[in-house]
Parts: sequence; C-alpha cells; structure tokens
Amino acid sequence: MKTRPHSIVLTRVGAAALLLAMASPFGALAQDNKKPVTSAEMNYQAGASPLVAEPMYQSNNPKAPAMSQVEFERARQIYFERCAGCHGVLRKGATGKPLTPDLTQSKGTDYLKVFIGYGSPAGMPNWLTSGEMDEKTVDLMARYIQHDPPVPPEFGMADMKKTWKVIVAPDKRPTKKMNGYNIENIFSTTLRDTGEVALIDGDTKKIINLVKTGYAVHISRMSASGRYLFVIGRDAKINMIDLWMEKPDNVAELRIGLEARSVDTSKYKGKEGDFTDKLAIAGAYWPPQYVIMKGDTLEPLKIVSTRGMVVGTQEYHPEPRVASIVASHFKPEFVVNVKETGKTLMVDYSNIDALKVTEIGSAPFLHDGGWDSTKRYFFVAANNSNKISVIDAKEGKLAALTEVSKIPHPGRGANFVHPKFGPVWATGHLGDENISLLGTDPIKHKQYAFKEVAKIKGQGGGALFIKSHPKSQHLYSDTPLNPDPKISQSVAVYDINNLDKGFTVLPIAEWAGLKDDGAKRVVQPEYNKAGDEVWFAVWSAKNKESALVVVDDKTLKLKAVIKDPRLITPTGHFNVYNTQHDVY
Ligand code: DHE
Repeated sequence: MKTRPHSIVLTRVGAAALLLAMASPFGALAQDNKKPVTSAEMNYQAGASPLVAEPMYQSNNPKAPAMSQVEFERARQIYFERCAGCHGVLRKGATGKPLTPDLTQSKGTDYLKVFIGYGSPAGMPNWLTSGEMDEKTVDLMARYIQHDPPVPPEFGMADMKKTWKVIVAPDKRPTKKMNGYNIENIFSTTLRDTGEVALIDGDTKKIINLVKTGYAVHISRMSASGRYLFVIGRDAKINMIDLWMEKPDNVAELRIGLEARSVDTSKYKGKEGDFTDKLAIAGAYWPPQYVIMKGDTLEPLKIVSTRGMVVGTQEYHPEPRVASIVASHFKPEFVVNVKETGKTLMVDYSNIDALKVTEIGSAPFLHDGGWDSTKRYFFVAANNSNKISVIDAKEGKLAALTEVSKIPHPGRGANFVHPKFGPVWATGHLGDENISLLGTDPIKHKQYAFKEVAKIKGQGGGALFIKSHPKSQHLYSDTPLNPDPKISQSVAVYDINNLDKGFTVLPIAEWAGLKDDGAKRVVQPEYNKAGDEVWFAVWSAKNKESALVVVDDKTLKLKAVIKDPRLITPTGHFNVYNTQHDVY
C-alpha cells in the first residue's frame, strides 16, 4: 500500500477541534465579523484573476517543502483562479489573511492542509469537504503557500503604448450624431463571459450593436458630454465607444495594467477650465496604479502607483488595489479609492505635470460607492470593515466614517428623500439582510447627517445593488448572491414613503420565462432615463439562457422581457443619461 505523507486523514470532529485550537494563525483577522461568511460571498470576492496567464517564476526558498516546477505552476494557476481575490497577488492579505512564507512555514504543511481543507469560521472556504479540491490538491496548495509568492510583471508606459490603438482618429469621427437613436436612453449591458457589451436601445428594447471589449468585462461609464462610452475589462483593457457613429462602435482601446475594475472621465467645468471629455482615468488591481489618459484617444499620459502605507497601522502594503473611481463635479479632481490602504485620493488633474493629490484616510477595503443627491459627498463602502466613508469633495476631507451592517455593498447606492430623515443614501449588504440609510443633508437635517438613521430589513444577505431615482417612489434591492434561489431570483421593492410596511417581492426570474434551469441570478436594478422603468439582468451561466427584464415602476408589473441568443451572461447595465449625470 502506498503511503501518503501529507494526506489529511482527519474526521470532521477532529478537524473542528483542531480548528478551534488554532486561534488566528496568521496574525490579526482581516475582518472582525461574528457570523461566518457564506460561500456566495467568498466566491464573489475570489473570482478568477486574469493574472493566471502572466509569466511568473518560482524562487528557490530552501525552507519551503519541495515542489517540482510542474507542481508549482499548477498550484500557481489554482491560486490565481481561487485564492488571489481574497489573499492578494503577493499574499500580503486583503479581505483574506496574509499567507507569506514567514507566517506559513512556521505552521507547517499538515496544519495548513487542515485550514485549506476544512475552512474557518472567519470565512476561509472548506475546499476539501465542499468537494472543490481533492486531497492531493489541498496538499499541493499547502506546500505552495510556503514558497515565496511569484511576482507578476509590472506594466509601465512602454507596455501600455504597445496595446494602445486609435481605431478611428478624432478627425475621422462624425462631427454630428449620425444615427437616429435616443442616445440618452441607450443601455450598455455587460456580457461578462463573452467579453462584450450589448448596446441596447432603451426605447425599442432592440440590440443596436455588440461591441468587443476586454476579458470578463466589468463596468461602463460615460464621458461628461454623453458622447463616449468607456468600458473596462478585468484584463485592464479599456474600450472607448463613440455613440455618434451610425452604428456605435470602438474608436480606441488601451490596456492600463494586467488586472483592473474601474474607469471614469473628467466632468468638471468651472473657473479652472472646461474638462468636458478631456481626460479619462482607470484604476488597476495589478500593478497597483491608476492611469490618466487623453479623453478622446485614450493615449496614456500619467501613471501613478498606489503602493504605500495602510491607514491606522501605517504598515507598508505592496499591492493596494484601485477600487471605485468617480469624477468630482466640484473641482477638477478624480476621487480614487484604494482598497487595502483604506485611502481616498483626490487627484487634481488640472495640471498633471505637477499632480496634486490629497490623501484622505478612512478604513481599509474601500470598494464601491456613489454620490449623494447634491454630488458633494461621496459615500464609499469600506466593505470588510463594515463601514461607510463619507468624503466631502468640496472641502477635500473625511466628513464621517459610519459603522453599518456586515459587508456593505451599495454599487452606487440609492438616494431618496425619507419622510422623517430628509435626504438619505442607502446601501444593502453582502453579509446580512439589512439595508442601511444614512442622512446626507448637513444643513436642514444636521442631526442625521452621515449617521446611520435606520436599518430596514431586506430579503436576506447576498445583496449587491440598490437603486432609486428622483422621479420614482420606489427603492429596489437585489440579492443575487443569496444561497436561496427564491431570494437570488427575485428583488425586494419598497415604497419610500412607507418603508415600515416592508417590501414587495417581484419574481423577476420567473417573469423572464427562461427555458432552462440556470442560476438566473437577478442583478442590478437600473432605471431608464425617464425614471419610469427599471431594468434587471437575469444572469445564468454562459451555456444557459439569460435575459433582461423591464419593470414598470408605477405599477410594479412586468413591462418587457428582452431575450436574444447573443445576450450571454448579462450582469451590469448602465443607462447613458443616468451614468453620465450620476443619477441614482
Ligand atoms: Fe464588481 C462595480 C470590483 C465581482 C458587477 N466592482 C465594481 C467596482 C469595483 C468592483 C471596484 C466599482 C467600480 C467603480 O465604481 O469605479 N467586483 C469587483 C471585485 O473585485 C469582485 C468582488 C470580484 C472580481 O473578481 O471581480 C467583483 N462585480 C463582481 C461580480 O461578480 C458582478 C456581480 C458581475 C460581473 O459582471 O462580474 C459584478 N461590479 C459589478 C457591477 C458594478 C461593479 C455591475 C457597477 C455598479 C454600478 O452601479 O456602477
């Protein structure tokens, strides 16, 4: 019989006892949450990284257990597919714990195997017992994380320039709108797994064009004039689409790194100048940097690293990822949120050769967020810190750091006027069913400003996006990552004047009438320009049918189902006017 020196032969009870005995094995927990993290939350954060395809090299650390090059490569691939999203590219820790050799080697292979195999209450998935990894793979990963983390390549100006393409030069583009579309009501829908966006006419609900974009495309944003649409893929490729063309299509593209999530454009017009459509900015996860580009060609102009110290501990972090970016309406500034260091950078773009950056520290794990209705205050979720940072874009300072529920995830959040608290901004949560309302008016409702004034109950955890509209009486909250299909396939709607009455459930996936048994996760409420329709994606795997469902906001009845074999894995969708003007 063969012996397996590293195999895990532990009963569940034995493993549980061992786990209990292991108090915080890698230093401080990255999050201080009482309840375990659901697998949906973990899977959400641990999405495959495009870095898996980049060349990286195995170092020779004599203290680490032996690994052949083939084994190392296999483990590296698994790490970037499953683990890097939480533990970081360099394993310095992000929402998951740090896994650097100084910490892992002293634990040893057997100890690490238990952790990987059985998970932990702090959120580590149970890779073995869930059936996602076999014993051999667990052993492989336990040895791998004792080796020095391989470092992906940097991506500087020369690399960027090689990827830069101006497909239609500015002087060859139309001088006026060449199509009959009501551009302001076009929706750009992410087709996540085909690396495309579908441009959909919001009036006729017909697909205008499918435009090729980056890998696992993530978000769309508009230029200040409403003419150009910018799309970013997880592979850090930006596509710039001209909506004036007879058939709107790509006019320029550029990669700003190897992995990214955010893009935006300059929106300021005032005494310092008119920056309408002048500049664009994108933020990378790897290398940790943001890049300022020319707004009409995507020519890269300036690269700024975000490596630096973490707020509070003031310890060095080698890979602080750039999360959400928005353009200020008050100053010629981009608001750049850096995840791991917990810093919001107010980047003054009025003279990029003498760049001025105001650094506002709040709390780690800054992720997504949106403006209040006056667009002076930016509310950004410090998600695994369970806090919302409120940035005052006029004064360039932190207005508040407010504790909310578990893992806030607002998307851009929702603004509405509460009968008692006045103007509020709302966020749902990944980690529980609460929706938090924060006051946004420090003048007429000073006592409520930036405080959590109410928690309302939603359908459950796993919420990603919440939305309202100045012309609507409703607030919609999705829950696509809830483990219960009934909840992930429907949305909760509230009457904003009667929030105490609770919510009505709209069975969006059922309304879609899809022919097969896909996951049918209902994702992201998005209003049309008029604010009288709300669009949802019904998101299934790429070999299953998906759809978009349009709801009449007045009656809360089904208005339309958009189905097309080309609508593969629709997730986010962005209405041109609402995105251009930050209406939410
Ligand atoms: Fe997103 C926004 C990062 C997974 C759909 N997502 C954002 C933003 C960031 C981010 C930083 C804010 C951008 C901005 O405003 O500038 N998202 C990440 C991740 O790191 C994460 C957790 C894991 C990953 O591997 O990418 C992740 N995101 C997802 C999904 O799985 C979603 C649901 C489906 C998809 O298309 O991949 C998803 N994220 C979205 C959408 C937005 C977004 C639709 C824009 C919301 C908006 O209203 O603006």
